[in-house]
Amino acid sequence: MTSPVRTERHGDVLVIISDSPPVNALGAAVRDGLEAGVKEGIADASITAMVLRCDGRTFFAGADITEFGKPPKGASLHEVIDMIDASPKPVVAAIHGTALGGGCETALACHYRVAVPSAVIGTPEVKLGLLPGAGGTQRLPRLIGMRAALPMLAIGDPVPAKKAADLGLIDRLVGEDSLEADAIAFAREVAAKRPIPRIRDKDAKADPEAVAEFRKANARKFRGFDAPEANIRCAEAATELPFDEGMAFERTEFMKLMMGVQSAAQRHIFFAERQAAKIDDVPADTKLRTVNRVGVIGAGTMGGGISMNFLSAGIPVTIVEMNQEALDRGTGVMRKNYEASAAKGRIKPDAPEKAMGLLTPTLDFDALKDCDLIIEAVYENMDVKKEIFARLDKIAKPGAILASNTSYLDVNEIAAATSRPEDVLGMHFFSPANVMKLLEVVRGDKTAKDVLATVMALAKKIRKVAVVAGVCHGFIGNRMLAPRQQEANKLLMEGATPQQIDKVHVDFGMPMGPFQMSDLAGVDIGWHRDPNRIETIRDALCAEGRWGQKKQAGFYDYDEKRNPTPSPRVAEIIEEFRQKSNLPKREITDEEIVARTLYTMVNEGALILEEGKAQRASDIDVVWIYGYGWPVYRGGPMFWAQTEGLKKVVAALEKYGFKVAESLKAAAESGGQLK
Ligand code: TC6
Repeated sequence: MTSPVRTERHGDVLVIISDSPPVNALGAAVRDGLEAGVKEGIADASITAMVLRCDGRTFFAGADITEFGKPPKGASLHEVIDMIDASPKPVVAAIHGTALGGGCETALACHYRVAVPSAVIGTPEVKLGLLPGAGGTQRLPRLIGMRAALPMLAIGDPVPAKKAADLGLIDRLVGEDSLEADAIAFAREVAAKRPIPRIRDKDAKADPEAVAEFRKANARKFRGFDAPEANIRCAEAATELPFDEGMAFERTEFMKLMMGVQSAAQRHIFFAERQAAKIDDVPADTKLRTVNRVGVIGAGTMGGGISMNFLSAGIPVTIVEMNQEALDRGTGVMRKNYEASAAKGRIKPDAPEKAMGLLTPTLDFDALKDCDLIIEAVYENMDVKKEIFARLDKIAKPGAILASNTSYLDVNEIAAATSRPEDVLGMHFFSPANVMKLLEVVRGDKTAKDVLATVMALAKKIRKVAVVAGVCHGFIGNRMLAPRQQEANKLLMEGATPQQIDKVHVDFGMPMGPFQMSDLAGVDIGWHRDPNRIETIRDALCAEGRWGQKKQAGFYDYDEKRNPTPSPRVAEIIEEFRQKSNLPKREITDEEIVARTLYTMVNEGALILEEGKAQRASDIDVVWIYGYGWPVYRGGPMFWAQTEGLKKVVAALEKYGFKVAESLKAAAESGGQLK
């Protein structure tokens, strides 16, 4: 097999080039090739310096994650890095694209780094539940100081080349189109300089104040995760220990993380997210439809949020409302959201004007005839949706994609209101639609493959994580939410309190529990609005105006700052209901809450898979991570069930009287996986 790494001589400079698509991950063949290249440069007396660069779209994007957990092959990354570091001739890293993880560490082992302005450099291992275990935690604090190293290591967001240059991480920014030539010129400039600068020879200054501030500022973000703290400890070790001892410490911490469940979960989600973009029976080279203009029907919270996704990606939007007041209100909210983001520095100061400049607000439904994709975002009512789709059928141009943002309704029935069901599908955005990453793409029975492929590609463009769902009530996410909510309500009647149930969920790692979520979203959502018809605890709350945070009263009482406290009135209401139902009050254990509100979700997930409403178990995990804040370190409900042990899950479901999905039972019995 030919090596993905080749060398080219440019006079006295040897250029070592990796060409390993798609992202030049540092797999065994690349590492072996690098080792051979550096050896060649060292051995050849006519060579005075080396340049290390990559072909294709990026510098090394990291270690090859697919190799993790498998027996080691070829030269280890440590060996390659040590060899570069110890080279008696300077090595210059020439960076473009994304120098990430092991790629960044390889660059740090080089003696100099040059980069094109569009490059980014970083150590995102923490997002995989890991730390940069090839010397990254020891070299970064030595090179750029604790204050700058901590966020790179423990948060993992990469820095753009210009900032990296300001930090001293990059020695020189070079021409966007002349990376190799500029790197060779740079290598000649430094070829004779001695001593060769090695980061390992520098001292890292301790900065306890910076560490304490950093820990405090990010305590919430890091809650439940093991890897951020391990990264911080290693960075501290860099300031306390000689380089080689720091490396040994880093190795121990790395191995602990690597063997743990959290990293396995986070790596699972990395691949699950990418896998979700693939549709089993839709070829990757399917010709896409052109989408130059998007239409959105409804300028409410959802319609506005949906529009913002496209505007931010530079795609013009025509937004239609029924009356001027609603249209003005909707566009006003969008503008305010953009301006707030600009004020916080999240987007460029001119971004709001640019985005809003791409928006055409109108009351004229017929204006949608120019749109290539039209998304309906009105309230959940089948008759209204059917009427809208019948109208769209008359005016939309041939080949336009017609999408509904419904969160529950039957997309086939909606499609049947048109003469072109092959052009219809669901695009279920999650609120706030401009923020939440998940997009459920609902595939109708007749949805054309190129329509699906186009929407999946578009989702990536607007930075969503898209998952394909089949038509069923609530699709993947909301369908699984239903048993959780139902059981949570029953548990209240049997003796649990809202705060006990919520606490179990928050301790588990969810951003909030079912009742906190209900209060935030509005207890009155979907309520029948008849204060005299009181059939459930929720009806009773709604009848008393306890509609949630917006009324400072829901399942909890709230002060002006929306701080919750347990509500004596809610306790009374629950007690009244319990007595009316003749249910004995009993102690509810946390274990029972987990089984009845979380294992039941897993059971529903298994049914979804059996019915073919999700393509694969990992798609369900992606839905819950990106749509509902399921803790990524638990890898999504289906992955988590495996780590719990399917036998345990099935036994608990049976203990509490649930009908267990056949596929779940079978997987538990055979020791297999949910697929
Ligand atoms: C590390 O370095 C640890 C070091 C310590 C050692 C002791 N390995 O994301 P895309 C695949 S940990 C293997 O769609 P983009 C990916 O699965 C690593 N495969 O592209 C996909 O495959 P598919 C630290 C990888 O342009 C294809 O490449 N590094 C790896 O949207 C394209 O990926 C990171 O965490 C990998 N490292 O984004 C960086 N990376 O086509 C991880 C990607 O079969 N990577 N693939 O589905 C990224 O963040 C992004 O891939 C990107 C490119 C920004 C590099």
